[in-house]
Amino acid sequence: MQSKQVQFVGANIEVGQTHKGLSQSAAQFLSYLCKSKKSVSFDINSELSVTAEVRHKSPRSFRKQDLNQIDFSAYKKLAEINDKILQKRNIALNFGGDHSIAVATVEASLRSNPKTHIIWIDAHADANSAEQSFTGSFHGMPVYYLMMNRKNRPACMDWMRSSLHPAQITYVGLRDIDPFEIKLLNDLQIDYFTSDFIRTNGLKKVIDRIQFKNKLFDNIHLSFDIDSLDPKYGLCTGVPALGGLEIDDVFHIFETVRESNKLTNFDFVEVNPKLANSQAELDQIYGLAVQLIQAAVPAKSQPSPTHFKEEIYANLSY
Ligand SMILES: [Mn+2]
Repeated sequence: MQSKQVQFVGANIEVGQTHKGLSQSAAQFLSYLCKSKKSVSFDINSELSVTAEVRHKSPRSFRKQDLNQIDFSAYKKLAEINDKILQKRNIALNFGGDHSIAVATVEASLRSNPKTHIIWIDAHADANSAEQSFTGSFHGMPVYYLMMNRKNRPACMDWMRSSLHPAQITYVGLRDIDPFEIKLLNDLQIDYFTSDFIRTNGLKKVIDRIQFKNKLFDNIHLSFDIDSLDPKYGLCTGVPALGGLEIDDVFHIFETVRESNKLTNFDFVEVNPKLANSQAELDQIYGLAVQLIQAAVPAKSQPSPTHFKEEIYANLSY
């Protein structure tokens, strides 16, 4: 059986937070792959690589009324790009960008198949409302608006057709959670495993829960925020939080996802090249990204060097 193709998407959206640079991360990652002549065991089909970005002067800090001031066209476009990939039964690899891209990518997963397990690996729950958020950063809100009933959403999100059910989420690595989010997670009985829990109890309960839920769902959407990892790994990310996951923890979870053979969508977000102390530090994180991605996606039968055509760069603006 031919393995599914992984289709790379440059999800160059950084408007969900205040640091500049995230919209260049996908392009930087691709040039790292070129430069290092990495042999990757997943396909990146350049002709299908696309980019969605926000280039406007919107405020980067929002309240509810302000959400309607944002141009959501890039999110809508990103969702449509994901639709096409999922329709072909390939795997979308959405390389961020900030985590707000998930309003588009998870929406696409849900409208492709509502029976999708969302594994959200993150230091943060990203489940604030615009009213409750301390920072007003939209990248801290996608889960809240994904779960919201369609008719209650702000007008700017009227293109979103699906609602995420709390039971289809599994959070791993949480530690920097706001009181509003803790109450929401507990009230809605959302599965979450903090990094403290994993440090104390090991990973077995997490893997067991993920395997159990993987069986209940048809598809898996893996939404991975680099800040789930401990900052000792030099993460180049905007909102690091101490006491994070070990790399091995994430490998184990990703391998569990690969073994299920149900991965359809994959966000890899919040690596900001502008926050790297050196090129070597950035290359190290991109090297880790390659290994992590390979752990989660189906292996090709014969790994081959990836060749990048000119057009991949034509599609990605720096
Ligand atoms: Mn996040």
